Amino acid sequence: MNTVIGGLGETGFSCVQYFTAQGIPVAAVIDTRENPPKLAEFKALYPNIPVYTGGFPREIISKTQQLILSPGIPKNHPDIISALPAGAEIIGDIELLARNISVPVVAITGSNGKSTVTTLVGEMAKAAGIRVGVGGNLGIPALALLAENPELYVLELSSFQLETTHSLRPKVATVLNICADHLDRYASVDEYTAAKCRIFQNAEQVVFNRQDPIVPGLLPPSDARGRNDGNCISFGLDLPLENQYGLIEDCLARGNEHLLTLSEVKLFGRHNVVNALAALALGESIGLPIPVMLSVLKTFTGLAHRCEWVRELNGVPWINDSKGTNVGATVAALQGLASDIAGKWVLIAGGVGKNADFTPLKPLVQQHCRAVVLLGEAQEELYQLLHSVIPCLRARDMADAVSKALESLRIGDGVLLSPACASTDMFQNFAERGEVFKRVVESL
Ligand code: UMA
Ligand code: ADP
Repeated sequence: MNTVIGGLGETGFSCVQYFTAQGIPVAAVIDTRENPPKLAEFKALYPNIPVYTGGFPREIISKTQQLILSPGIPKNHPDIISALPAGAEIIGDIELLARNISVPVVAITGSNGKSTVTTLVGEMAKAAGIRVGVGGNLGIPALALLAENPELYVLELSSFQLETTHSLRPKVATVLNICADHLDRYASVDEYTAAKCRIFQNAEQVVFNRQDPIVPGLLPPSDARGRNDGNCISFGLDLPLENQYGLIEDCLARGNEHLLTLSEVKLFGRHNVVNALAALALGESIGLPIPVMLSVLKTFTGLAHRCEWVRELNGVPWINDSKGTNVGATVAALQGLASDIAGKWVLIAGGVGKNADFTPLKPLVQQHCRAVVLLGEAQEELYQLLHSVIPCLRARDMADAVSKALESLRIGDGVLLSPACASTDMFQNFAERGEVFKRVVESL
């Protein structure tokens, strides 16, 4: 088989490691970038595998029988479409993993909350004494988990990864929520949703957000009613029916059973209560004991860059939500944190807009914000949308954004970095953006 690996980032490199460990030859590795991130390491470790950068050579693609595509490359890339022979297979790293494992998989997708819920379920499984592999879109490529020989996989899956996955049979699968994202890659929200929805194919059990406007419509009609017939559990912030997860007043609950008061949940923000309920429903589906899961909720403080508490300075909380890379995430952060301060939030937003429609931000910033400080490529678009309802300040860089935020504050206010945009116009990734923000804020 002539196997070619497309992309030499984290995923492509993990695929090379996987094939060579199995003794399966790799015909070539190709990447459109001149200097992909893993190039030096690859050349040092695999000097005999041909690598082509700066484009997808036609002579390589035209001989390929199996193309292992990294998530960052669309299947319909013109150089692939025009040269790949008919009948050649295009798959991704998740498909390779699925073909090689027989232990249960918890599969998690959604527009927002994936990393938080994936990590939470992983921590819950660990606390229950299970040897668990936690990764995927979260950061550790799924194939790299094989070496740990897990008894259970908890995988965060992106729409990009799901596009090239066919054989996965999750023990339980969830779509946490859907809001428009990645419209620079998909022609429509429907196309993006269809990719996410693939996670339910062959899933033994389904966990879903009964309050999401889109997700219940993705399930078979009987499941969409939220009934739990043993293979479908819903979660939401409303009162739960029998065997569902929800809230009874200020208490996490399963049906009419009170589980934990909200004050005992360490995560910050209302949207994280939804994430906690989702994790409980997923954990139940794989048989984790409820007391063990609750003990994790009492200690898990969340991941960096997701509504992360940076510091309080003169009574002002500074929050780093750099992972708020789409409109839905920033909407959730503003709604979720609204009741946490007496005053209003000064929002720092902007970056790569990914063709998003920013209008859902307008009523929220009007209601919950003192001012908005704007950064990056989307600065002008956001300014035009928002300046009629809220003072908007343009910033050159993060240091300038922080100092403009400082000037806009009143007593009781807080500052929230939640960009609603990707970071790559000004930073390597969302993590670097968050670190730069934290450094500037720490130096105040
Ligand atoms: N790229 C090219 N040419 C190529 C290959 C890639 O231009 O030939 C570009 C892509 O367009 C992309 C970047 O390079 O902008 C990285 O692409 P990649 O597929 O090489 O990425 P990896 O390093 O393998 O990382 C991927 C995920 N990245 C993407 O889906 C873009 C990581 O998710 C994931 O953690 C990793 O695999 C391990 O599974 C990151 C991400 O941003 C965090 N994901 C998106 C999101 O969460 O919104 C989906
Ligand atoms: P993902 O991996 O899907 O990007 P994360 O857990 O990293 O999700 O959270 C990313 C951002 O999305 C957070 O910073 C927060 O602003 C927002 N968010 C987190 N959970 C939810 C949720 N359940 N619903 C809506 N937005 C959320």
